[in-house]
Amino acid sequence: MNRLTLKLFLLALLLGCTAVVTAVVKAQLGPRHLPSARYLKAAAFQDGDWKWADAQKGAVKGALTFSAKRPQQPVVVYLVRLGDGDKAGEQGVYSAPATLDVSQKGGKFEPSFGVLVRKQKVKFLNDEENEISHNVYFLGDIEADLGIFDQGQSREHEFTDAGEVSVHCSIHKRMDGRFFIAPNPAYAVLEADSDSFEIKDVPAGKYRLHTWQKQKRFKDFETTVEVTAGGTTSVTVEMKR
Ligand SMILES: [Cu+2]
Repeated sequence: MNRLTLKLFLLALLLGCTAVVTAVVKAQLGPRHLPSARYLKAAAFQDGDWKWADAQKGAVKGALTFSAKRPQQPVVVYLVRLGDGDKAGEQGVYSAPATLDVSQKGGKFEPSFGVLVRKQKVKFLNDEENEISHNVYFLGDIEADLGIFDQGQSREHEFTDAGEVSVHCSIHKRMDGRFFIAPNPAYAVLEADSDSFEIKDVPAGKYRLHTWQKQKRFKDFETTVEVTAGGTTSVTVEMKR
């Protein structure tokens, strides 16, 4: 090995090491531009023994304001019930909505976006017309791998945690979907053309109101709201850059 080859070799080694270090640092920092979901991460949600159906209820209504042009994407407004010390408390026992059926025909998740609630199930059906196998795995706040399944088969998953889930297939790189799982039934989905909401039948108590955006263009908003039996609490949700 002559001197020039050695120099080139050392330079390549240095560049290689720098790339590895940069990648590791980036992986640890994570996507820093995304708003954090503090209360979601702060506690594993417990049901407790109080029943949603038996509680005295009120409503929360409000409007969203945007400091810049809003993307043509849904926003979810959801409530986290607070307990002692204003930490996420027991979310109550409620009956889960019907299972969300997701088709995989043509190598696409349909629907590819959904807002669900803890305890709700999702069922992925391999309804392909040909013999094509699919896989389903989740990344994000909830991680799981439902395995590979053939034409005519299906896989179910019950969400026990709340948060954001991106859905993928290990066989087909372009099969993507996204779900948001709310901690309890007190949530509203605002489609791209709507900026007001009303969440009805919320058991009286103290809540932290949060937003979740399918396309994260603004800082997520949060505020504390008090729900009273028979009352309506009004909130202005300010979405700022
Ligand atoms: Cu697939």
